Amino acid sequence: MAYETIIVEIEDHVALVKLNRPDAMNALNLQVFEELGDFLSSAQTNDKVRCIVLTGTDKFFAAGADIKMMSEMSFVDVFTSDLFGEGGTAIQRNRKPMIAAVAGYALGGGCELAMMCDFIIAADNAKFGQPEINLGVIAGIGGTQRLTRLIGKSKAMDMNLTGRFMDAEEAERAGLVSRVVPCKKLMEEAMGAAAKIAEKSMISAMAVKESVNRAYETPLAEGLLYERRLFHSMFATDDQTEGMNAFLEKRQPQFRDR
Ligand code: CO8
Repeated sequence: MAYETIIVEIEDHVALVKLNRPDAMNALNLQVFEELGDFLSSAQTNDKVRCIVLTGTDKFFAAGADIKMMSEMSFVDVFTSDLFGEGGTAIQRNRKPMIAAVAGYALGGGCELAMMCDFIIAADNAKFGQPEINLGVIAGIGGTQRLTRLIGKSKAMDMNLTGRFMDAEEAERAGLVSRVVPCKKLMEEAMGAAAKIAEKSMISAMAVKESVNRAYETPLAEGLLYERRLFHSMFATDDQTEGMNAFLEKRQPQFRDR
């Protein structure tokens, strides 16, 4: 599939995916979700992709769902098309590690898309917000759910009820983002983190992702059991033997994803 709303570059086992609707501040429409979903589905079986970085420009990650598109839709249109439902599911199905590198605005669906990634690295000019209330609607793909789990009820209510923007420093303090770096260093930092992840055993990386995500879906006792069983299962892999032997032999491990 040829993409128009995203640009994909794959190098050294890292796929860099840039949102590409600059005239609308990367506002998200059905095509963006379809193309993202298509790329992520293909990435699952592409050995050249071991980690994915999703980004925008240095001024905006994405300023939300496309308001022009939505303004022309009725209840029946959004309900029957399950607006963004299918694309969102494809993003959720992605089992490879995915980092959001956010500079500038990440608003509404943009903030929600960043939260669908495994973690967010922010530039110091990043601004996060769920301003849907200003449009007479509410967040629809995670802004009241993922955001609440990430930053807690009080801040999530504040963001969703007032529609105010949170800067990068507050976002890091609140636990929405894992690191904040100067804007000029954002891509270096995100690509560096992705390169580090790409060096690991893909089996371990996928298991980490699955296990951490379980923490959101299950009670603690179930999550701990799930984690322990996954840990046990790692002992069936060559990469576990290699990783431990390499440590004991004081050398770098050569993982083979087996
Ligand atoms: N949709 C469409 N176009 C947009 C959007 C958007 N979300 N945001 C910006 N643009 C466009 C503007 O219309 C403008 O286009 P043009 O030049 O043709 O007039 C261009 O981008 C530049 O925007 P501004 O002139 O407004 O730039 P400023 O620097 O003055 O302001 C802001 C930047 C603060 C980002 C401002 O544009 C803004 O507030 N944008 C809207 C933010 C917003 O409300 N986002 C939430 C949208 S709703 C949503 O995301 C719901 C998601 C859930 C869907 C779930 C379905 C189930």
